Parts: sequence; structure tokens; C-alpha cells
Amino acid sequence: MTARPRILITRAIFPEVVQRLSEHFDVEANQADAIWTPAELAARLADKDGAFTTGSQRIDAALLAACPRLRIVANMAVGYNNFDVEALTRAGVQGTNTPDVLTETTADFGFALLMATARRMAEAEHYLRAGQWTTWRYDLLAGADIHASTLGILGMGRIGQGIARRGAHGFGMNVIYHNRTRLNAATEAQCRARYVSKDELLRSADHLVLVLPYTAEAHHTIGAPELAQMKPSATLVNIARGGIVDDAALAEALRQRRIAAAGLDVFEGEPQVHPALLDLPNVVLTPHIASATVPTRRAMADLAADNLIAFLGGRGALTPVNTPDAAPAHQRS
Ligand code: 8YV
Repeated sequence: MTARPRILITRAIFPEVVQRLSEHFDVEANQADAIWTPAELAARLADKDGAFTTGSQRIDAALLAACPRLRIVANMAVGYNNFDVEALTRAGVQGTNTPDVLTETTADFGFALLMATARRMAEAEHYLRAGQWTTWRYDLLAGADIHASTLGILGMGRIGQGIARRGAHGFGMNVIYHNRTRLNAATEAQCRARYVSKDELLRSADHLVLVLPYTAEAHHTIGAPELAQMKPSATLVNIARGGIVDDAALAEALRQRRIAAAGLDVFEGEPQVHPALLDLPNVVLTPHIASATVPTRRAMADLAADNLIAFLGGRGALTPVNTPDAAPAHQRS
């Protein structure tokens, strides 16, 4: 009888998913949800064939060199900027992510954050709870309109398209977008979205939503010069990744009312949040929860598990992010 593959689950996940994986593999699970250092992660992965990761564990050349048996890392996230993809490929390790299953949920949240930001909902709730609501005022917590305004989207992948459809079809918004590659005409028509340059997007958007993947080139895509191009009445929403926005520059622009407001679900160095953002009234802050509904988190966990089961069962990954080199694992260095 051949030995069962061994896998490591790096964070606490649904017990039902741990159970399902245990039917296929010898599982070491971190159900206590300890946060391991890179050295602890490497020590636990050293004798494993597969890893279930959640997007916050860095998988790089140094780690892979310490894990000669490793053949697959399955991320429970659509973003995989925690992977050094080239290092995975060179080491002959398959990486996978969880696209599609979170698209609509994440687009819902992006739209909710846009509305909360433009209509000042967090500030309004705080005002009421603090007992400050004593009378009517003509401009009390007056915000920006969403219907019939111009929605700008930077990064027009699956989630960006979901936000565009919600804006165009649900709220009659004029949708413009910028992306590395322009969408085909049929997809643009479905989203009722018009392709523009990045400069035009910054200048014209009443609400700008960031949904691009985080790569080295995307670092500080929105910094002081870009914020200076935006309308003073504009709102900015980031549901992509921390690091795409220069948070210090954003805090300064919000403080000076260079732009009106921001809604942020992701932060540079999260779970730390730039202290200047915490002090501002015109920013809505949420703790990276855009995909967090119970059914969607379960679908993401199931898809990561399905990738491990299919790949280690010899059937190939379902949602691969790389094509690993066929180098034997012992050649890793
Ligand atoms: C995840 C996300 O919750 O899928 C992504 O890329 O940002 C979120 O849905 C997060 O990465 C942890 O899994």
C-alpha cells in the first residue's frame, strides 16, 4: 500500500473541510489558528506534499528550498501575491487560487463600501450613537450621489466587471474603466463600460473603485500625484490589496479634502492600519472582509481543497496559477 500524501493546513478553516481533506490525506491542521513565523511554517512544511494556505503566508524561494517534498500550494484566495510565482515554477511546485466562487460576493461588498463611503454611513452612525443628533440641518451629513454619477473602475477583471454591471444596470451610472488590456466589445457592452486612459479615469470618476491585482508594478498605483488629479468631490474605494494605494498620501489627501472620502477594505501592512487614517471622519474602514459571507468562504475553502485532492490524486489542478517546471523536487536549491 502506498503512503497517503501529507498536507499542512496553515490556518483554522471549516472543520467539515478539514474532515474532507482527512479522508484523502494525512493532515496537520492549525485549528488553534496560531500565526506561525516563516521558520515555523518551513519546519511544519518540510515533510509535506501539499499546503492549504489562506493568502497571508509568504511562499518564496527560501521556504521552498526547505520543503523538498512539496508539490502543491493551494491558496484560499483569488489573489496570490503571497506567492513568488517564479520561485514556485522553478521549484516544480503547483500554485492554485480560488477564482470565480467569490466574484459576485466581492462585487456586492465593493458596491456596499462605495455606497457607505459616498453616503457617509459610518460617520452618520457614529454621530447618532455619540448622541450628537439633536436637530435637523439642511446639510446634515450630506454626501455624494451614486445614481447617474460616473463610476471609474481600475482593474477590469471578473470582480471589476461585477461592480460595473451593478453600477450600470442597477444605478444608471456612467461606467468608465482602465485595465492593462481592453475588454472585448461584447464584454464592454454587457458591463456598459467605456475604456479610457488612466489619466482620464482619475480626472473623470466621481467614484473610483480599485480592483486590480497586486504586482510589483501595481505598488502605489494611487499616490499623491494621482490623488491630485481626482475631483475634490470624488470618493476612492480599495477592495484590491494594500500597497496599491500609498496610505500615508491618501490620509493626507483626505485630511486636506483633496478628495472627499475613501472606503478601504485593505491596507499597507495589514492588519496594522496607518494611524492617520484612523483619525479621519471621511474614511470607512473594514478589516479585509470583501469575500466574507458564509457560503462564499465555504466555496473558497472547498475549491482550495478540491485543488489539493485533484492534483495530489494525479488529475491536475483545477485552478492553477502557474505551470511548474518538471524538475525533480530534490534539485531544489
Ligand atoms: C481573502 C482576498 O479572504 O481572495 C482574495 O484575494 O483578498 C480575500 O477574499 C483573503 O485573501 C484571505 O483568504
